Amino acid sequence: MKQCKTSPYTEKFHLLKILRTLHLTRFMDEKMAKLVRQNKGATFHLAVTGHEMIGAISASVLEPGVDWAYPYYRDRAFAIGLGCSIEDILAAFLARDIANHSGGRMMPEHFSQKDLRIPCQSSVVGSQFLQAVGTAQSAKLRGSSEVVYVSGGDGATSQGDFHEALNFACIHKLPVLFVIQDNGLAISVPVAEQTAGGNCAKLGAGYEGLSVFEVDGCDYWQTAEALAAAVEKGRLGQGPSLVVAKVPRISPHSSSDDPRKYATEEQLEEAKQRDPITRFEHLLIAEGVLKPEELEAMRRDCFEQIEKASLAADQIPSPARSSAATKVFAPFEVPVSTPAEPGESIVMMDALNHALIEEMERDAGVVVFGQDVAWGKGGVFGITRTLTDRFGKERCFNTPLAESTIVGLAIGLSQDGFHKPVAEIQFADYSWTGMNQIFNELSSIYYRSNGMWNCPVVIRMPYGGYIQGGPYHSQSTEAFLAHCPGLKVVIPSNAADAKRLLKTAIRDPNPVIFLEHKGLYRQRLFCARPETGPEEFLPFGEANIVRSGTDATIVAWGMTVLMANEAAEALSKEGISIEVIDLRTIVPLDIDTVLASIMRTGKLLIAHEAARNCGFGAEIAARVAEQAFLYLDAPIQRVTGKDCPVPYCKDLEEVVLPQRKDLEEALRKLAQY
Ligand SMILES: Cc1ncc(C[n+]2csc(CCOP(=O)(O)OP(=O)(O)O)c2C)c(N)n1
Repeated sequence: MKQCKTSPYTEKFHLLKILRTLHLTRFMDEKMAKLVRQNKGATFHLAVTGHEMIGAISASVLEPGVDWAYPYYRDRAFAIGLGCSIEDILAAFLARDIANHSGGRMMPEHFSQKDLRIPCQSSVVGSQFLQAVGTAQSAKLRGSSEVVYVSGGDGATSQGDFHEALNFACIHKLPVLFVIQDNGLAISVPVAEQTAGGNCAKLGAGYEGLSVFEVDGCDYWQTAEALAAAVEKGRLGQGPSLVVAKVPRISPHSSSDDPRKYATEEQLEEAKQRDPITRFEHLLIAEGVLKPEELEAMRRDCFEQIEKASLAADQIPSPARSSAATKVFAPFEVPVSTPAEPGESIVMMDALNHALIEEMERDAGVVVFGQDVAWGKGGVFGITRTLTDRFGKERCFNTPLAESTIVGLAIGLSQDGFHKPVAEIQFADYSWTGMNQIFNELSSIYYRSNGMWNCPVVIRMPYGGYIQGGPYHSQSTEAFLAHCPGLKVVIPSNAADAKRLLKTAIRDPNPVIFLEHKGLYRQRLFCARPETGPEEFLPFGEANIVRSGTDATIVAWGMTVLMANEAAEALSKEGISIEVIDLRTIVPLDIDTVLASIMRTGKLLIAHEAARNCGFGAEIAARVAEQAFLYLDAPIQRVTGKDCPVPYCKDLEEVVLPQRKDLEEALRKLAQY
């Protein structure tokens, strides 16, 4: 028998195990297709027919529960080969209440299993690559020899995240095994229309240090040899590999697809002829590894196993309707504060820097990264200065200029239960290129995995205007973020709050977006405070009554807190008494403090610098109208930015962003209403 040079994958038991995985996967496909056709509890089926061999071999080269895996939706053979139970996979297909694979929250074939180190997978093609790289970075930082497997289709290589992932993995020589299952189609689009040069393997050419293997994914020896070499390279700390395996897609893209609309009969027939299972069976029989009757017995046994598992899966109940909106956030108790003697007066930027230092000293898992954050620069606003010198380049490092990398990396790093990434996005205005990783991935991993995986990640973002930053250094993005379930959104307005809130954020097991107003970083008059101690924390969802008053309430956050305070001060000289509330966090929102204030004053003005349309002020106004309508003595008012980008020229900027005098006038009018 032909030997596989670099691996022991020639043993009979190993070959038979692979064959069994192929059969289980194929019979499961047939069963699933039947259940959908018969409308028996499932509506959607993603067949893996043709992809079984590459998946099964990939699983066989890993160490289950030690190595990590980010398998995509057509990788069921991988999941079975690694050890996922077939009953679980069938139960997930039927959206039943099981611990693994989301318990009915995700469509079928979205794998998630803690003991096998399969983090929760999403439906977004390509977003898994950067997360896998983050997990590989975590393995490297922990000094382990774990490798990380990530798979995708040929279409996924068109995503920027794929290239960002190769780039980062090569820069840091990370132990990642990128496996592209190239079936020549992304739904209906052929590789020639998808990939310049028509060959995904060539895409790896520009990445220094990447080993590229191009294999026939239906050829056991070729594929096993390439995968074994790639894993060995990763384990030895020599960096990533890209394995592009050509496979046929023998079934439609999904049960909603009809390939006859875009492929000829000959093409469909040709795919069938390349069936990896038939080929492997012929090989094993020809090599005398098993006899035809043994093969038949194995097939029958696998078929029966699937039938039995399917019946068992069907006995599992659906998740309770009452659980639908649970597990959006992981439970968290804020550590008890131990007050310290007030320290010297510091501004917000120092408070943030000190919070990071204290938390990095306390917890070796806290790592800081982003653009320009390392070494002497310490970020464009200097918040992370001294961290690389103090904690080393492993704990405070620069990333490429790629926001999706920053967030994807943070997600992947956070999966090991040890690391606590605190990432910086240089300006909130540039978070959009990382927004898929924030909105579609980071925010919902806890929910999607039914509470199995969580992301203890903090993303710090300088935001806001009044600094002549123009349209791309002035944005206030809080309403977008607050709209996304699963994110906590923090906006401090003074140094004492900033330090205590950042320390709370770092302890929180949930993703926290920490918005820091650029105009307040060095503001001394209103924002400086005596330094709080290392064991002082501020719980989220506790608004601060900055100033008590009786004639009207103003609710603000970030820069408008300062302006509201000044306006209230000016109005007090006219005998008008204004209560100023600083929300401090908008998710969770302390609406109770706002309602209680309105019950005292009867009037509400909300001030924010973000555009008016669908701004967070609209949310507060709606809640107050719902819950305190009868206490209102005047219509709720808003002073906001105009529905317009923020222009650069100072005169124009002043017109677009709300000014103190605007707040003052609106409050005067409201008080007199
Ligand atoms: C970012 C994104 N865009 C579009 C889709 C819809 N979609 C789901 S699968 C798919 C094709 C993926 O093709 P490929 O990566 O080649 O994998 P294959 O399905 O062929 O295995 C598309 C377009 C998606 N899930 N994610």
